[in-house]
Parts: sequence; C-alpha cells; structure tokens
Amino acid sequence: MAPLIITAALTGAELTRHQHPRLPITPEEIGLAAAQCAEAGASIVHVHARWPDGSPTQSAEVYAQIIEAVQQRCDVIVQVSTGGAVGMTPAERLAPVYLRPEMATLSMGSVNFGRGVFTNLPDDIEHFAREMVRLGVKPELEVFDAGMLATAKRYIAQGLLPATAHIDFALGVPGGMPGTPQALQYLVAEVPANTTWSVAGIGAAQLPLSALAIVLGGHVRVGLEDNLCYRKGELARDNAQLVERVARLARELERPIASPTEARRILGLLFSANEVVSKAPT
Ligand code: KMH
Ligand code: ZN
Repeated sequence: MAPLIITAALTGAELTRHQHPRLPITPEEIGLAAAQCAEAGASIVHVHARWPDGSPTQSAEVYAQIIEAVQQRCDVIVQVSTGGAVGMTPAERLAPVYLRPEMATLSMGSVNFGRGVFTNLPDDIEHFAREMVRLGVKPELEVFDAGMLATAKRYIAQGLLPATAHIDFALGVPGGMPGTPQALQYLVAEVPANTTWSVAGIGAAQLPLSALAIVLGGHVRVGLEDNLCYRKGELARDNAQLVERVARLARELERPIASPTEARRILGLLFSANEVVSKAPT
C-alpha cells in the first residue's frame, strides 16, 4: 500500500474559540499548528483564513500570510479552501487560488450545511476547475454525498478534471452522507482508476473512518475543522493530538506514513524543472 497521507484540517470557517480555546485563527497560530501537525505526521494542511476578530474571510492577503507562516516552519503541502463559509460569493471563494498554492479544495455539489446551504452550482464548479487546471493548482474534490462522486466522475470522463484526481469524502455533515463504514465502502467501490482518495469523518465518525481508510488503502483527514473532541465529552488538546492518534494507528497497522515529498509524489505534485518554470507566478 502507498504511504498514508495525513491531512490536518486546522481551523475551518465556522468554529469559534468559545467552542475550542486552541483553535488556530491568526496566520501565526495556523503556522504553529501546521508545524506541530507536520511533526506528528501530517503532510498536507487544509487551511481557512480568518480576520483578526475570528470571522471567516477568503482574502488572498490573509491566505498569503498563512502560506508564508506555514512555509517558514515546515515543508507540508498547503491546501487552501475554496469552500470558504456558507453565503460567500464564488468570486470571493476563488481568490486564494490565484496565489497558486499547491492544492485547493473543489466541492462537487451543493449540500445542506448547518441551517444553510453550501451552494456549488455547475457553472461555478466548472469555472473553479478550469482556473485550478490553468494555474497548476491540484484540486482536492470534496464529496459530501454519493451524487457528488458521480459528478466528479463525469467531469473526469469529460476531461474537465484530470484522471489522476484526488477525492476527499467528507462524511457525517448533517445533510450529507452519514459517517458510517457502509457509506465509505460504497463510495470507495465507485472510485475511478488512477484516482486517490481520503476520508474526513465529521465528529465522532473521525476515528472509525480514519481506521477504515488506513486498512482500505485510502488517506485520512483529521483536525479541529471536522471534529473538536478526542473522545466523547473530552475536547482534543489541539490539532496535533488528532494527527498523532492517526499516525499511531497507522504504525500499529503497519501502514507507513507519507512525508510531504512522498505525498507530493503520490498526488502528482512534483514537477520537472521546465514545469516549475511554467508554474512560476506571472
Ligand atoms: N465551510 C464549509 C461551508 C472546503 O473547505 O472546501 C465548506 C468547507 C469546504 O469547509
Ligand atoms: Zn474546509
């Protein structure tokens, strides 16, 4: 089996310090959390930006500060969110992609989210996809429901998305597919050839789905964005504690853990010298 890529979803858009006192909010805090997660075995950090008061933003300037704060401290792949927060405009959400990060999320459809709707219209998904391909940013296809996997497969078949896609199954959002082993196994059986996948179990689903992904040969996303607790009734110490547990499980199950370089190789992010030149910001 390929080494396990662990993604740390550090902050999210909706959570507050009232819910978790160690939720990283500022670029500095996010950089520190990334370094702790990298030390624990994460090779990707999924990041959201916040204004200093904690409210969500897709400001490219704040994302640039986050990327710099992470890269000063460690070598992990930075994956920016284009999901942002419910209610943001598509143009707002796409802004950090123009920084040409290594990866960005790309949601494959709309889903009820909290009391609102996380809206992803076909025209917007297709525009986001074309921009990411044009800018050399690897999309991670966010799948909250089975129909979204069918959409991803359609875009791959049409050539809008590369066949070497990376899919993240975000399971357990109320309104989306449940965070059960049965749901994950159904989805995994439908994953197209050449495609890698990870799972982000929401809330209590995080631990069992992580264990299942390790044995099924998938990859794992954990972190406070998806789950605030280490176990029922006990807040996680921080993001790194959640990464440490997955790394420990993987070691027990004899699945090696990917370094950032190995993760880049698995995800096809390593470019030849010529391609690096063509990827340089213009
Ligand atoms: N905050 C959610 C509405 C992503 O990062 O791409 C969307 C989200 C997905 O978090
Ligand atoms: Zn996110």
